[in-house]
Amino acid sequence: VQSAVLGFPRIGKNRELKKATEAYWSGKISADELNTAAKNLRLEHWKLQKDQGVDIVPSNDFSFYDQIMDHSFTFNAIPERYLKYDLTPLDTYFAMGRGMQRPAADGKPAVDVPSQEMVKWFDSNYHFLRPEVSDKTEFKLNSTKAVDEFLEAKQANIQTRPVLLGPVTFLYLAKATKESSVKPIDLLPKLASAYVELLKKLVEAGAESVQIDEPILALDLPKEVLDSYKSTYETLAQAGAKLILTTYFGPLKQNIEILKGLPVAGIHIDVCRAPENLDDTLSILSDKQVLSVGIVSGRNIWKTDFQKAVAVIEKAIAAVGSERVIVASSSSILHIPHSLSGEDQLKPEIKRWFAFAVEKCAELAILTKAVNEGPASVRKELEANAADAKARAESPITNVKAVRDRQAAVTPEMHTRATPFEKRYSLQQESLKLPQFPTTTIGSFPQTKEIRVTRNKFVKGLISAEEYDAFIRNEITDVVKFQENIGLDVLVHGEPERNDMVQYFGEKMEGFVFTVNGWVQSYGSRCVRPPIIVGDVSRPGPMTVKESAFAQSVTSKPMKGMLTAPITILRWSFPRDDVEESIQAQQIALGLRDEVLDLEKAGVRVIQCDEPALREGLPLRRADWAQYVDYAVKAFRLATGGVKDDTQIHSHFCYSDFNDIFDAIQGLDADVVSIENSKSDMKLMSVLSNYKSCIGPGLFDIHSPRVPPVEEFKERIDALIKSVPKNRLWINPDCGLKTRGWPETTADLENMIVATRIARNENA
Ligand code: THG
Ligand code: ZN
Repeated sequence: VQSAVLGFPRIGKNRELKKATEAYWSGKISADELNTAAKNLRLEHWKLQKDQGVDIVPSNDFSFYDQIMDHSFTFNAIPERYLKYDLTPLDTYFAMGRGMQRPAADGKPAVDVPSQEMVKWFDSNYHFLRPEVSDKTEFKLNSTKAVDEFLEAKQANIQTRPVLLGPVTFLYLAKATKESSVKPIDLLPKLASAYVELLKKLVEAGAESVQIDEPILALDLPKEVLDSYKSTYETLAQAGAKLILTTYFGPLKQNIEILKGLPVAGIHIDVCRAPENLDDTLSILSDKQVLSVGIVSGRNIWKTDFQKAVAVIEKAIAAVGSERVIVASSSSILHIPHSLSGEDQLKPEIKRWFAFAVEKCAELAILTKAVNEGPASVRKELEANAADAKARAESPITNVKAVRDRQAAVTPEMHTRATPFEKRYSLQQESLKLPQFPTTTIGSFPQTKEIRVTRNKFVKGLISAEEYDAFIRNEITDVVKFQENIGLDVLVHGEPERNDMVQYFGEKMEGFVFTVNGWVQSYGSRCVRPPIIVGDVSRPGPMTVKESAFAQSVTSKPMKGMLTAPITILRWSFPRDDVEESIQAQQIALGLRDEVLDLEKAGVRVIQCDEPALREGLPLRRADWAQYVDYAVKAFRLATGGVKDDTQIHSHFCYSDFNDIFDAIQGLDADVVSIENSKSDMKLMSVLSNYKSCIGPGLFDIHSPRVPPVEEFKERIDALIKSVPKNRLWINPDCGLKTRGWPETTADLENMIVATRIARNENA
């Protein structure tokens, strides 16, 4: 039995890759220096995995930006718009990932090209750049990155297993360019030939096997896609490479059928997410194929339960023999932080529950030894693991009676506002005295350098709590005056006291812990440091009341309290694996419910609860959607349902494709919902006309520095009035203003308000 890792975090222990890439972008280091930094990291990561005892380590899992985009680049699926500037290959690549705006200089023309579309990678927190193809796409080998990195490792005496994204998954995730009517999946035969070419080169270079990822097999797939596997993999087989076809993130269910008889040397399954994959795969495996058992989770930070894992591996061995079993990470471990070392602020009694990427590698080696040489060979490790699991299960923080009692006492009425929308909305408008087409913003105002520096000084203890409070009060007062002067109707406090919208709340609740260096790549060079939910969650005291009540005290206009809703707090953290997510969501919701009621008590009559992760939480399989939507919607309603009729509940969503989640958003029973709409897409407009409560479709794109003129705002409002009833339309930007500067924020809001006033006059 051998151990294998399917992909390792590339960003580096101290985010070296992020820093080097950003230094290259800002011209501080050269392309050569960037390449050297990358090469050092790759070598370091291979050695690290080997040192932990992993037998099969991956290569070509490295990427400067995104491993999916690497395949677009490798197979020459580069849209023409990136090719007309005569950029170097590296800059063409980065332009695809992040766009490029550059004025003309040194005789070179100006560059202005947006990035490719960014999409979430399945149900993870990673984002990839969606491949774009057209009938003009000529698939060919445009880069030998996969071969180069294999040889690079070989030169360092490390035999690696190259990782490729499978061609079916690549095209299934791709979209056709705007001008093209091609169906991406129809291009499979052409793409497969380019894969054959690459595979042949890998074989020539000495690759003993190649990992080929087909994660879409965890999705509901159209028949034509499933049917394409056979012919595609028969083509790939011509290269003579030993292919290990890897699936992950869920149960294969009926998709298992197409794997039967596929000409591949082995199949990898995720048995963390879907234990049933083991029996299903055993039933179709040929008597020569290898079975790679993904038993160490690549998606969470919890230690593997060795006792259970050994039993699963033994079962696989009993079925196919030890020569044909690989013990592997369930997926790439890109999704978890680099290592636990340095996390000395974690209490030892909690730290012992965790395994980050480096520690997961060690786990793989131990499990493999346990089945190869018998449990006695790793007795100490198995005992320690069992003791850690026991300590966790028995820890008082994982089962807090007060929290559980409160959950048991939740009644259906607690999820429901006392009065239906129509009636309570008119009460709200009366008490809030809002004009037609009320104007508001989404919550945050520009986070200036001064704000960030002062917050950091406070965190580091360089300024006192009094000094910091005074600074925050000042910021709030300024931002409130600004909003009054400019003529907004529902104001916000601007959130100068907040860092990450999840971390801020996690830090104020029981049941969360935080890392100092637990960075996980989110997209490109950007990383997040997700909080970890370790125990039952509760809210010991007010989290936002001080700032919101102060803000309300300096204005007679309504002030909007700003909260992050339960599913977003849950999904942007590492959740527990010992308690259902629905239970964790409900615990967070109960904490937020207290916050909402405390805000109301403090005189805040408008409360916004943001749920941007609601849609991305949708399970991979449609059959599982209803159960998810049920607990997600209940959690929101539990958090917000306790308020009086004339307290107005808002929510905000940062995506424009609502079709999948429209009913769920409606089900939240919020009074006002603001959404992204700056692209004024007509499909969305027709959805809006069905929406039963108030809606604020974003009137300008906060991601763009461009300031739309008054006429353009007015045109958008006019168009919206055609779909949304006039008494239900709100006017706002499409997202928070945190990342914008003050000059364009001012100009945008001024124009938005002038246009709103004109519309009011015309529609009075
Ligand atoms: N918080 C958390 N998770 C998230 C988001 C979040 N996951 C999904 C989504 N938002 C991802 N979006 C981003 C946007 C910006 C950045 C990262 C993810 C970002 N990060 C800084 C960087 O890498 O330079 C680090 C910020 C910091 O220093 O804290 O810009 O909002 N939990
Ligand atoms: Zn938003």
